[in-house]
Amino acid sequence: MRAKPDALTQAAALLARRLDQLGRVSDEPDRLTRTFLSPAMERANALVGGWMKEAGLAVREDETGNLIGRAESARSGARTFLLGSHLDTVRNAGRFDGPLGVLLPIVALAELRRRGVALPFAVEVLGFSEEEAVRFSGAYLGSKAYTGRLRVGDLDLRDARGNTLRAVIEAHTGTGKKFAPPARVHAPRDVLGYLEVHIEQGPVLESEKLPVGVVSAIACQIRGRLTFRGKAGHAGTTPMRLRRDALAGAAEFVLAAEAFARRQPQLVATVGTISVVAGAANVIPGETVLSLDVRHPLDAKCHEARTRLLALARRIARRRGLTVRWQPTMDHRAVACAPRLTSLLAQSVRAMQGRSLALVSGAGHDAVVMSTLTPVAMLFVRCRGGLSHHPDEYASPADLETALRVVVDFLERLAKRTET
Ligand code: HGY
Ligand code: MN
Ligand code: MN
Repeated sequence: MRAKPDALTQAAALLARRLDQLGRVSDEPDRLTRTFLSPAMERANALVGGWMKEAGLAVREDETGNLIGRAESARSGARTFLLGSHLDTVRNAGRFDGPLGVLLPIVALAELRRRGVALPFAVEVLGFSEEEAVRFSGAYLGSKAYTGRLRVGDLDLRDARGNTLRAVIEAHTGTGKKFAPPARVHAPRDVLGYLEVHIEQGPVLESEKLPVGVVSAIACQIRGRLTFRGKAGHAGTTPMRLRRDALAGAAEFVLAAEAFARRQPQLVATVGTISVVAGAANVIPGETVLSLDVRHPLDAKCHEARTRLLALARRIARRRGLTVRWQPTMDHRAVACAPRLTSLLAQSVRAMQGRSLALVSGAGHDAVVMSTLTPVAMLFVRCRGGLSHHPDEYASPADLETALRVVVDFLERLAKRTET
């Protein structure tokens, strides 16, 4: 007779089912896409908010769509420990990037509640409303609002339809009140720390045959828009030698940027989107806009790469009789995870899988912004082939169970350390 699976095995299976269910809440019929304050995000918040309530959390949603589930501590004046990640997704996303870091803590807290564990600190589980910068170009809008770092200038950001961030938020709140960026929810002295559980989105844990790992640092990340301008013209009557083709110039830059990044260890540079303004098959492109994303574990190297890539763009433009303009949309320094919190997390990882590997995150996370408020730690979960930002993104139930066991153990260790 098979032994009845223990509570955490069952909890991990519940987590996997919930990730599948949430993964079907989308703004698009045939793929997973959830963007800032979209109808799918509202449905996602309702679904996840229900699971938070089942776990005994008091649930609220702030004006920018962040979902916040809070469990008070029996101890008066107790500080708060924060766990969370984002509920928005990229286009045609996988179902783990973001939601794993929101749903796992909910299941972990439900398990501690089932065991009758009274934590000596309050806990908040955070489902941030926007991390991916798909609808608006400035990432981390949710965690910026939560930490009081959303700026009035951010409210002028426009989505693809020309709606400002301010108008979208005010339509969402429906109060008729003018939206003003909120103050931070907690003062640093009231917060114990922040833990984000996230799929690795890379190949290291799989190559090391480890279910989970701890993050030592999050890479520097610079993003912006490059606009190449030439001269539109008739595709049939303009001789090649007389053209100033903005798309051909941009295309030359895309390949030159790839070649440049290949030569620089640990640097990654990506052109993820490119568009021709008023493009048509029989018109020579007069204006082309492309996105550029540059990352490196070291700030100095990341900024140097940005400078050299922009010089490359200008050289190509000059040679082709084009102009080029750079508009930065993001510049986040590299963030080191907090050593004490990370070493406590590593103790739980060792207890669950024997050894703990530390790795640098090339991906950005809400922990970047949360580090401005409090010490942060991150737990990475192995994902198949290191694949992410793709519908085939996958973390196995066994690895979800290991991650869950680590987080429950970590919260119990943190409780012991807080009580002493
Ligand atoms: O782009 C990133 O690193 C994250 O997925 N937002
Ligand atoms: Mn992502
Ligand atoms: Mn993410």
